[in-house]
Amino acid sequence: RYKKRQVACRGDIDRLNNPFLEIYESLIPAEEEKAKQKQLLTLLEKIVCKEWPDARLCLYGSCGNSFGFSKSDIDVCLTIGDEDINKSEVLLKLADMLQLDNLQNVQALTRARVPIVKLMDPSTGISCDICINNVLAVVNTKLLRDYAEIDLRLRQLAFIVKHWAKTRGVNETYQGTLSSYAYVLMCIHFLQQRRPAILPCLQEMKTTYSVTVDNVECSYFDQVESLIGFGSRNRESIAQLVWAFFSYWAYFHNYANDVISVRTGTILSKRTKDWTKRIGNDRHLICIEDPFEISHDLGRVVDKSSIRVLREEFERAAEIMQDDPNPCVKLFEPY
Ligand code: 3AT
Ligand code: MG
Repeated sequence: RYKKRQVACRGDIDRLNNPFLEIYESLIPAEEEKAKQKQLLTLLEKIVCKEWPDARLCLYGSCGNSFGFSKSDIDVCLTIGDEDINKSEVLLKLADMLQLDNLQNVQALTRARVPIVKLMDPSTGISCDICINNVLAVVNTKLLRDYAEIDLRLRQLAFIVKHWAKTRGVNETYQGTLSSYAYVLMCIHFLQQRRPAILPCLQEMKTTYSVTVDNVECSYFDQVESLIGFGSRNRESIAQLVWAFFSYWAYFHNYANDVISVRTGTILSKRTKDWTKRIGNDRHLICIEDPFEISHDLGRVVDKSSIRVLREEFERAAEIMQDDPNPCVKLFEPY
C-alpha cells in the first residue's frame, strides 16, 4: 500500500533554506518570555517551600529541553525526597496553597496517568502543570537539551518537524499519533545516522553524568561543550535535512522489523527487543526506544488506523518536499 520510491535530485533545494529558517526563528521564544517563566518558577518555589522546605522544582519538557515554542505552557516537576508520599494528598494540598496565593484556574488532576496540578499565573499569563517526583522526565529533558547544544541543526529540524506535526494534527497521543518527545528522539536518531554523522551517541561515550532513577541507571557523556563542531564535516543544509527526514519515514524506514534507538545510535531489530507481537495495547507498529526506560516503546500509542494516518502524512510531506516549488505553504497547511 505504501510507496517505495527513489528520491530524485532537487537542484534548487538550498533555495528553501531561508523559508525554513524564517519559520524556525518565528517559533523561538523571546528572552522576555524565558524571564517570565523563571519568574513564575521562583514564585512557585516560594509557595512550595513554606510547606515542604526540602522540596525542589525543576522545569521539564519543552520549556527545559530547548525544543519549546513561544507561548507554550510550562511543565514543572516537584521533587520531594520521601518516596512514600501519597501523591494525591500532596497535589490536593498544593492546589489549596496555590489558590490561596491567587493563582488562577487551579485544578488537581489526581487520577490522570501522570497526576498533576494545573494553574495559570495572572501576572505572567503563563499556564503550568506541576507533577510530583517524575525524575525520569527531568533526566530525559536534560539529555535532549544536551544534544541540542551540539549542533544547531537539531533544534532547527525538530522545530520544523514539531510545527508540521502540530499543524497536520499528528501530535496527539490520545488519538494514536506521536508525542513531541517522540518526534525529537526521531530527529536525534536521524542526525546520528547521517554520514558523516551530525550528532554522536552520548550514551555510548565515557560517562560523565550518572543518576539512578526508579532503578533505571541513566548515564551518558554530558560535557557537550567539547562536542560543538562534531557534525561540521557534514554540510547538509536544513532544507536538505527536512527533505531527507520525511523521505526516510515515508520510503526507507523498515516498519516491519526496525526499532530506532538513540541510546545506541543505531537501528535495532524488533526481534532482539521482543517487540514482534501485540501484547495488550502495545502493538509496536512504529518503534522508538526510550533512551533510558528501554522496555518502553514511544510508538506504543500508535494503532492500526493511526499508523496509516502517520505514514500518509510522512509521504505527503516527502512528496511536497520533492515537487513543490514553495513547500513551506503546503507542508504546514492545517489539515
Ligand atoms: P510540547 O512543546 O509541549 O508539545 P514537550 O517537549 O513538552 O512538547 P510532551 O508534552 O510530549 O513534550 O512531554 C513533556 C515531557 O514529558 C517531555 C519528556 O520529558 C516527558 N515525556 C513525555 N512523554 C514521555 C514518555 N512517553 N516517556 C518518558 N517521558 C516522556
Ligand atoms: Mg509540554
